[in-house]
Amino acid sequence: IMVRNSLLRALERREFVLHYQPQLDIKSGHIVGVEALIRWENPDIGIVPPDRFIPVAESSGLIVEIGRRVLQEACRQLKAWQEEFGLADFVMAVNISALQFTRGDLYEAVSSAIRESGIDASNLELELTESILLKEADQALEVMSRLRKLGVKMSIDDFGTGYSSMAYLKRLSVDKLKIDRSFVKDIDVDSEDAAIAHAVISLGHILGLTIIAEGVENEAQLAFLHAHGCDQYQGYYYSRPLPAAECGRLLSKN
Ligand code: G
Ligand code: G
Ligand code: MN
Ligand code: NA
Repeated sequence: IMVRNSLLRALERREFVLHYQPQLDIKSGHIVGVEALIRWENPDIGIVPPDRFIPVAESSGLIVEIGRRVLQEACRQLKAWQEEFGLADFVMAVNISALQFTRGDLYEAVSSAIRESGIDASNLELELTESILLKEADQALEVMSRLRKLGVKMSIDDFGTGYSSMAYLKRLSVDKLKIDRSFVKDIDVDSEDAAIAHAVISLGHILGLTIIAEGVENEAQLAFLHAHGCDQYQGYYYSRPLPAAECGRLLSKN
């Protein structure tokens, strides 16, 4: 069933929804942002996770239109939460595929989502993977610098699993590194994972970047990250990705 036509129909029927996973400041424990994560609410088979349809969306080119809708919806939701709860410094993080750079007009998609929702560009963060930087370096750099001028923030997702060199970090002017959850999993028991996480935190801080750890599932992992100066975390320990209404309840208590 994972063919282009079923994704096209899902788009038309508005079956793609966003869940939101809180991101917390480690020192204060406050929610400082959320990551938007797409789900397909299929009326026949239930909730389909992104791993099962993003690859088809990419190979069929539909990711460009899906990504455009994700940006629109994430910005619209952020605006609604800001009207309800304030959240002036809050970050809405959105995952971006390489094809949105190459086949779509990412600058136009981002700037119109910002304009139509009325949010401030500085409250939107794009999560890029290292593969985008490897494969589409020149094109990505050009689009990124235009988006930076607009005030949009950038992070590197799954940091450490790809190929980003120090030269990229220097040229890109990103704001944040996301330590991949594969390094976080055994951070408190595996000395190599601990060393890698420690090195990413030090490197990032020397470059003036914010460091967030993904996939934090327990107190021991969080304690290690806190002790080593990591700035933020997200993971099941605090919350799974949640539907908008449930995430809104957490924000109201924050
Ligand atoms: O939500 P979950 O952990 O199952 O996400 C699995 C993968 O799908 C992650 O790597 C995530 O980056 C990717 N993903 C989730 N939402 C989006 C989206 O809106 N756009 C793109 N391109 N990838 C997404
Ligand atoms: O690649 P990306 O970082 O965008 O993927 C985020 C994915 O990680 C989402 O699919 C989300 O559901 C998943 N995730 C979030 N928190 C945790 C966690 O604490 N443990 C695990 N195993 N997965 C997590
Ligand atoms: Mn991500
Ligand atoms: Na990740």
